[in-house]
Amino acid sequence: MGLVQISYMKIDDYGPWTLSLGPDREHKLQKLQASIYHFLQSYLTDVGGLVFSHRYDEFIGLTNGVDIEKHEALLEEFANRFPVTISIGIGIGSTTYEALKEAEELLKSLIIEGRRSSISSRRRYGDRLYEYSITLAHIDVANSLETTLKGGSTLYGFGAEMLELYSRLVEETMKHNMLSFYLGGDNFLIVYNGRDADEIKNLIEKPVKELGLSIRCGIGRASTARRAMTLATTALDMIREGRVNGDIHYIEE
Ligand SMILES: Nc1nc2c(ncn2[C@@H]2O[C@H](COP(=O)(O)OP(=O)(O)OP(=O)(O)O)[C@@H](O)[C@H]2O)c(=O)[nH]1
Ligand SMILES: [Mg+2]
Repeated sequence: MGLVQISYMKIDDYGPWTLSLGPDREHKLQKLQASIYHFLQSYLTDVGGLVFSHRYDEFIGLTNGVDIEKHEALLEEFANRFPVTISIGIGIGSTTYEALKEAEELLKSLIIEGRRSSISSRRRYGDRLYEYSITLAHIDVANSLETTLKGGSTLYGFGAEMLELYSRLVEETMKHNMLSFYLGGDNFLIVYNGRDADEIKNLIEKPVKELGLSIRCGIGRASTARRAMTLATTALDMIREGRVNGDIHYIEE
């Protein structure tokens, strides 16, 4: 099956720090959160990973093959750049869920122990990439531009529907021990590490139908998250361009 590695990152003591900025702070926090996301995405994609913002003060890195030394260098660079620090729990498991669970437990212990700008990991698989695999499903709603420009819905209303779909996807994927993320526009991502495209199809069918949408889904499986994402998007583009039949396509490295 292959191992999945997840790096759960959380800004240290962010609540109290935000208060220290006074009431004219919201725009400052928005800018800081965007910069932090930009920095983490740049750093982690450079080493084959990928990261998504979760509630803006937590970040979930898909870090197959990114070793502890690279995480340490990330913390150091982070501390030099930003007025806040982050801590990281690195979890490794044979499913996405196991990796996430371990990462969360390690991060929670760091916080409880009062450690800041710290990393916790149980195992050291380093960069033995052949031991890892991750599967990413890139989902896109068909004809959303036409729906919003010519259909009955408003731009804002359609955007709200995308958030509704996201929330339903989170609910369904959590039931199946997978993760999902909102990529923007009408695009979503499901993270797992199986080989079964039908599993994803069954899982997304219900919420998509109930919202009256039709979707396409490109799935990519590879040792690193960045590579799996590239394959997933390639598969999605092949469906959109009519190069393959059906609305779901799977590519493996
Ligand atoms: N994050 C991300 N967003 C995308 C991507 N492609 C498109 N989008 C977003 O999705 C929005 C809608 O674009 P499309 O999906 O091309 O528009 P559409 O009318 O639905 O067209 P089809 O999907 O081809 O039917 C864009 O405005 C972007 O915000 C992608 O690869 N990644
Ligand atoms: Mg679309």
